Amino acid sequence: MIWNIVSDSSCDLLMRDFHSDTVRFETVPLRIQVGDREFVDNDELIIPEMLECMSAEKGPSSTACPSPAAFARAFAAGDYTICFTISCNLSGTYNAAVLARDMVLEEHPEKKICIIDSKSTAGAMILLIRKAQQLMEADTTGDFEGICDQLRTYQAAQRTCFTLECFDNLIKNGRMRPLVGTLLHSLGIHVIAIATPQGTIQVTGKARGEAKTYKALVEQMRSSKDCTGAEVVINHCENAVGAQKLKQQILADLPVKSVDIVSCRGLTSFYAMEKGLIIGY
Ligand code: X90
Repeated sequence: MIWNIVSDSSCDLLMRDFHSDTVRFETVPLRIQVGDREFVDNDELIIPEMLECMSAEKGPSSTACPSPAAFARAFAAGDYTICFTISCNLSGTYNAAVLARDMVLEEHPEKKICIIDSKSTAGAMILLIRKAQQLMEADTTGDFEGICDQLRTYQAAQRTCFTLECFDNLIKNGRMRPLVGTLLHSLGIHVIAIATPQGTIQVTGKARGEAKTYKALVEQMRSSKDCTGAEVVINHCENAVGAQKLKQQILADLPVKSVDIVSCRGLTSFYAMEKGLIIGY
């Protein structure tokens, strides 16, 4: 009996960084189109190369969700599959996974497949993957439904906030409303935004300068939920130094359990753009 965790590539966890003796893990790639070049968001993608291509490109760029067939292949490789996707309010990925589940179950009704909409992306998905791995590895009775219920409860309590230097790709691709007034192009102003419980993007504030931005993110975290004992993942786009400073601020100000730092893969790099920081907790 094979336990199987499937995620789309926006989770930012590389397949080679997942280690388990009993649980299979696969990420299904989204695709990024920059001018006439297509980047597949797999373990081999070289992010600096994609970012360079993005800054040189004047024409339109976009992304595409995985096909149902790609998810179906990943689901067919396991017996008990739990799949996490980026918010269905931002992408067609969730719907592709749901179609794939129906396709696979039609041919293999003995398999079990559960699709969970993360209502977020990046670090929140890594935390879900880790929790799923723990529950699967500890399971002795094949309690698939019980594990799915625990993961849904965990997802509902998760929060995500983020700050980007540039919101162009999110706005141009219709994933958030254009910024207005003083938020637009004011030098040194950093916009703070969150994932709403419905999985949409909402701007909640702004801060001037780096140090104040980290403080504002910490305050955003504090006001969003009780962070006592929380596990935190910071995903950054080519900004290890900023992620490290933010981590120190979080550890100094909040009673969290841990803060891990992860590099953005392709899809999140395309939207977060250089220096972007995403915090899942
Ligand atoms: O289907 C597709 O082409 C993918 C579209 C994805 C669009 C948004 C990706 C955002 C990635 C930005 C910060 C985190 C946002 C919080 C989620 C609600 C990174």
